[in-house]
Amino acid sequence: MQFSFDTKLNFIAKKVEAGERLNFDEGVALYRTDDLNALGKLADFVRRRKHGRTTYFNVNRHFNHTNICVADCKFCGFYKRARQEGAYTHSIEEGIEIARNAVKEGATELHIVGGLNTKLPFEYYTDLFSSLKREFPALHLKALTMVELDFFARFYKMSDEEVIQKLKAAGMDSCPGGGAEIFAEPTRSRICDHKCDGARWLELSGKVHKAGLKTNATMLYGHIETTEDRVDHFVKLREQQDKTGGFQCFIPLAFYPNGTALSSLPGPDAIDSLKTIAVSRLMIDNFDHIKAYWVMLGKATTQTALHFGANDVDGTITDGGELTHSYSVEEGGEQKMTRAELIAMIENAGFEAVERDTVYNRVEKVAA
Ligand code: V47
Repeated sequence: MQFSFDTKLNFIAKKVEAGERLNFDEGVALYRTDDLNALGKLADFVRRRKHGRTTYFNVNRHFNHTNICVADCKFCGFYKRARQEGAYTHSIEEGIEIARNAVKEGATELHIVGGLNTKLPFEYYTDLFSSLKREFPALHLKALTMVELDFFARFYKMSDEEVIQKLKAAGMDSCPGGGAEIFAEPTRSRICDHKCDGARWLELSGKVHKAGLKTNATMLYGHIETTEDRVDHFVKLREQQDKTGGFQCFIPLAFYPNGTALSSLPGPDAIDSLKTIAVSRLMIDNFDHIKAYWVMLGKATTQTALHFGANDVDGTITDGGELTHSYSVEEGGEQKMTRAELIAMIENAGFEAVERDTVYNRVEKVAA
């Protein structure tokens, strides 16, 4: 039976069915196809082979300890300079209060990221993590991107291993996937030239994996990058995963231009987002989980994305951090869904909702 009117897709479908790895050109061909339906079906085939109808979510909260940052990324609407109006740094006590409310509401994870702030000593982070662990030993601290770890090693003059070991000893349990943006040059330098490059981001991920911690990976798409840049990003992640195996989840992040230095760009549309979910599922064959991040995609596109290869929607976020607020597509910067709303979103799309912890163990709870 003819699978698609696109002959290239028919050839790729046979490889996918046989479990064979796709190459760079095939990734580009997947992006270039006009047969969105067939692309979705192919990604859904792989998703169902790995996960059936299971769709994961978690109960989490974001904590952005500081928005003061020296990186000047063109796509970011969150950061401030130290003396700029609206610049802030939360105290450790404030962090504990936020975590206390999160735990009360059933959160299993605190997602902690912030700006590259030259005013903070390294001990701020170790004190923050150890204080949080003392108060809430069961709360998983998914903290700090590879960009922050790179900044710490350079700014506080420590080896990568020392930075990772000290933070791990203080309570860092895993790392989120931010800061990957787009690895390919010259694109990366044009949107963020004051932070680590793609090779360094990948190298640090490998070092964190070797220290026994899991990490995630993201890709910021829908700004000035090319299709080839995106496929290059997938291939580089796949290569790193082959080496160190510590990536859990890939999260494509749809660029939200409002309030950024790139505000004249339109950002990606839903079709581009669905294609990106599907192509990532097909290209990054050694990542178990592909996340449709509902805060950025909106609820309707997230539900459709579950049919295009995604098997995770992220979490309740629950009044999330200021960073999430800066790019939320939901009305009024809405970034909160209750556990029951998340479950309904997943089930109404035809999938089985499973609450997970950060490292994908099932969490058994009576529905709220
Ligand atoms: O690194 C910044 C992106 C990232 C914008 O690991 C923007 O589970 C769109 O990494 N439009 C931080 N994106 C968020 C992140 C993340 C989120 C959810 C879950 C996980 C995970 C990780 O947000 C940054 C950057 O790539 N970002 N500004 C913007 N205007």
